[in-house]
Amino acid sequence: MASEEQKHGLNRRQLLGTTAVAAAAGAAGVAGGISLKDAGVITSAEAQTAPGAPAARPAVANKYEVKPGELDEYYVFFSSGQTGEVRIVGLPSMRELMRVPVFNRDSATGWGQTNESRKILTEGLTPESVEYLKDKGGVYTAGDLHHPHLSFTDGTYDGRYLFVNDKLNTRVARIRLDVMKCDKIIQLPNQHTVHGLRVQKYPRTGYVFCNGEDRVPIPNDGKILDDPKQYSSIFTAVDGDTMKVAWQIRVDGNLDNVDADYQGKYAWATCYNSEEGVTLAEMMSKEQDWVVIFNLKAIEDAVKNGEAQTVGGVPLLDGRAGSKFTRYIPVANSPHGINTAPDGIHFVANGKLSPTVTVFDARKLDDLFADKIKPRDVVVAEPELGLGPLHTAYDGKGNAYTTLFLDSQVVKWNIDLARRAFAGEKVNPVIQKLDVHYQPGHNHTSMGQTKEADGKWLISLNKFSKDRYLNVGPLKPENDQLIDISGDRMVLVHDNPTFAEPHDATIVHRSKINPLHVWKRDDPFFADAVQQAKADGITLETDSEVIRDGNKVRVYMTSAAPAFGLESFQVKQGDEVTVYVTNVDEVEDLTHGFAMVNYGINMEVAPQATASVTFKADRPGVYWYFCSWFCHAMHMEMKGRMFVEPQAS
Ligand code: CUK
Ligand code: CUA
Repeated sequence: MASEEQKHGLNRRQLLGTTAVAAAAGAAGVAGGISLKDAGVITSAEAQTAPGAPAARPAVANKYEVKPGELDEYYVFFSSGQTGEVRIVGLPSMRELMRVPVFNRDSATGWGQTNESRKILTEGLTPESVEYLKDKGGVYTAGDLHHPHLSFTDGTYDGRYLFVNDKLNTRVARIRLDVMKCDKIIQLPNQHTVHGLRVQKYPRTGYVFCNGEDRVPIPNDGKILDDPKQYSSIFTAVDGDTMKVAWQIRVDGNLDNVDADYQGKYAWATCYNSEEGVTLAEMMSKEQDWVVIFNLKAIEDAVKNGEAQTVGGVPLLDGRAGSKFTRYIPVANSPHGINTAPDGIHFVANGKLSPTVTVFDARKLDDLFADKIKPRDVVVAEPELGLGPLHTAYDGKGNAYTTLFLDSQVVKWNIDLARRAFAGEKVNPVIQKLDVHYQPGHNHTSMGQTKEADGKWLISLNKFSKDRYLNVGPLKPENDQLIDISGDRMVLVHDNPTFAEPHDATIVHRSKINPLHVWKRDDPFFADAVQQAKADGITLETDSEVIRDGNKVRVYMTSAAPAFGLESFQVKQGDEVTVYVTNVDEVEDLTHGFAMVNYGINMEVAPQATASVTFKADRPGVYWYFCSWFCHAMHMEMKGRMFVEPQAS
């Protein structure tokens, strides 16, 4: 559209107007089809230090400074890769606010140790994994959490849930945003790894789409081994409300990343290894791979009509090439990220090995499935952006921001200009390239994965930090950089070191999320404890008592700063002891802990919560238990003794 070009032309002139050279270069850059940086006329660094820029800098600085006591405007939900947790960060301050343990074990909260967390960690495992883990402590202690995505209603965040994947053990987890705790984890049968994870945006979530990256035999029971032709990768739709598998579909190639439309009709995934090789050389041998489009209605109808096989307890369809459920659109070899634009029309596959991104028009997909057009007819642009495009984010104003892993840059480009260039017009869609430090993977814009993209902030999640921080030894942090995109040009405003290894982040306006200040006593998180107490005639909020039930001992105690309801309790060596602690303090932020010396036990009990832990009292003697979360001036004195009476020998 002409207005779009006018806008960009005008903006560029306004911005660079203070230097005649740069202004001329800007005009030439657009007309000649060469980006400013490619032409060597201006670098991103120069753009920031160009005359005129210094005057603008204090305003930028103030914009991202969050003064002591001030609140951030956005929540950012960071994944943490192989750490296995979710981190909540405030934006623009980039202060880390909270960590939510999910696939990891956590010393501070007792995640992986408390009965409440162990139930969540075990109840959704496949029977084969339960068997595998039975003499290994019963829970996985590691995970690889890549993609955090919030639940949607009508194209934007609804504040209910955050969904995340575990690439390591093929799990999907849900975090309740009212308490910021994980409440469900399921392991997907048949599938081998979950890599890409994204949710249904419309009408609501709905489905959580999970890409199976690696190909294995189905079932993977050892009958087939080194026969890759018989392997498959699986695409799974999980029902986000019930956290059960809705359906699975077998595809060709390895699935990488996934996204969904704004109409509730299609999901799309990048797919590499169309060769179906098992070595690097085999996987890279072809020039082309695919984007796979999933037709949700066709799949749902087939499941309803009983066309699916039941494998591993879930409905499984065949979506390999030629099926009515899928279409395979050829793109350059090994695409990586796939990102739906907030305009509800475009989606982009990022080339990785190719310097291009491929832009698709979702309005053409009905025709594609009706076989009225060819797969490549859905492609409406394929701009060349630079080396190693991995992920793309959007500002809601028609611009896209793509990370260039190899070039260590973020490139801002315009979708409409890219379409016009693809149609043969002599325009350059590239608006600006900004150096980032270094090797960016994902990037994310404020509200940019919703129809409410606001075009204010961009985070570039860089894999390497090298010289950006004090040296901490051979293992370095990552570097997540905050970039102001509210103006015509991107401006880097902050470096934020992070520990291994946020792949992805979701930036959510704070108005979308409304967590509780203290727990509600009827919360399902500790419903089992409430039920057990009731059976034992105990009122958790008032009673501190020991109940013996054969060699099982249930110890109930309240905690109110600075004392536990029991100053001591006695058990016998060999008893199975469950300690239930109920924090009866109603004061916001007054968290207690329960820790047992030399028994390796520690858990957190936030205000109005109950937490419980079960252990075998197999060491005789006196063991102090203490409060591990600093709660009161007399916090150090908040303790008691467990007496373990030796077994008569
Ligand atoms: S992936 Cu890590 S940089 Cu797992 Cu989302 Cu692209
Ligand atoms: Cu209670 Cu510290």
